[in-house]
Amino acid sequence: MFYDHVNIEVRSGDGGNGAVSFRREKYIPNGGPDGGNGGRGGSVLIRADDKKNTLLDFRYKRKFWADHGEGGGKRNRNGKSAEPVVILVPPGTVIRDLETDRLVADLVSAGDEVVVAEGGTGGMGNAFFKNSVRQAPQFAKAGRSGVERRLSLELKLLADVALAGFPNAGKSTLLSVLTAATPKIAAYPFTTLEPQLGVLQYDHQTLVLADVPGLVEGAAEGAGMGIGFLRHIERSRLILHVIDAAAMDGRDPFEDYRVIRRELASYSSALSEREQWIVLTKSDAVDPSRILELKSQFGDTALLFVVSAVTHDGIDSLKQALVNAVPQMPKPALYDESELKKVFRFEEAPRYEIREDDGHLVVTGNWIRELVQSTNFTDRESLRFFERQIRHHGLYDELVQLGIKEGDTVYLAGSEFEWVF
Ligand SMILES: Nc1nc2c(ncn2[C@@H]2O[C@H](COP(=O)(O)OP(=O)(O)OP(=O)(O)O)[C@@H](O)[C@H]2O)c(=O)[nH]1
Ligand SMILES: [Mg+2]
Repeated sequence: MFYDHVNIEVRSGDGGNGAVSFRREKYIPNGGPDGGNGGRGGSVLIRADDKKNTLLDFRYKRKFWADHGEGGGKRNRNGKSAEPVVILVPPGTVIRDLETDRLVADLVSAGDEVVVAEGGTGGMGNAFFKNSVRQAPQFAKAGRSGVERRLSLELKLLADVALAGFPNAGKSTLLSVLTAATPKIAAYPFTTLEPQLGVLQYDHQTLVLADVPGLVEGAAEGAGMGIGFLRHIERSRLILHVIDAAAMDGRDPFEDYRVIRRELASYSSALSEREQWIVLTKSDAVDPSRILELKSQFGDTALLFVVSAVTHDGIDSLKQALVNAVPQMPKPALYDESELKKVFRFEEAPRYEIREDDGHLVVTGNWIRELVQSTNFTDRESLRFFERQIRHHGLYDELVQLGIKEGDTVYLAGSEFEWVF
């Protein structure tokens, strides 16, 4: 199977906690604070890589967790930062945030990359909090939490021209004579099971062509190979309808063309508005009079070419027309371009959430966890900072409104507290 769509989970590492420590040296009874800072948690990033062609790597591995930063140590030793996790994808991969369905990035060229989960920063050690009035800080800061995201990765091949048509129409054969590609060719339907790219070089120009599996009537409802692979046509500037002029099995080429157009339209209205040309192929296998008949049937529906992949009749004029016209055609927009230009920001998780559990109020969330871990509850100064934060961010008022009273038990980030404000 050609892997072109997958959902993954990423998580960046937490920052390491700052240390509380004091110098202890011989003959120096009260050394100053020397707790080091925590290291940064590992980030997760996604990079487009030329050597990748599919999303097959994600078949079994879909979770990518970066390591946490190391805690700070004594003697001003800073914790080590964790290495980033780099996920490699093929160029043409479109990334969306599954929570909001917003576009995160479109990694078009090899080397393009995006940070999808930023590692938490490390907390400062107590040495950092020393100042002229505070000689011996008994507290340090906890590292910031990492973040977790669910993302969709979708590969949309980067082809200028897409070949569309019924199974067995001769698409792969045409790709093999227009480009240097060597797709599998056979006299039965559904020979091509996965999209294939080929490069057309002609008249000092280069175009990328995509051959996709055959379409059939009802493909939008899942018949044949379905229409999921049409995502690889989405970026194409031109659709070439490859139509079997020989139509051995009693097909009507004009009706074939209409069916394919309908299936393209049911995939997306954008596709049905795309520039489309017609290629009547296998001309070597039919009477010239039949070709004339077909030509008049198609009339001026669209630009029409008659070719044979066997005798190469008409192939050069098709190549010439492609390299003349396609570079002038607009590149279709897969999304609102303004969506991409903005720097993508994931939605911030709320500072805290309050729920009631067994008659007690329970507060959870990264902010409260970091605050609790940063507080030394036996130190007056640290405790005062904790109280100020609780009031400043509205948690105090919210708890009072929910009816908390002196002496009640409240759980903050997993620790039990008695309400004595
Ligand atoms: N006589 C003649 N036969 C051709 C020509 N082009 C393709 N064929 C034959 O038509 C059959 C189908 O060709 P393919 O290129 O595999 O067709 P396809 O559209 O890729 O088919 P699927 O991948 O199954 O959708 C093969 O037996 C080819 O040899 C042509 O120009 N002339
Ligand atoms: Mg084929």
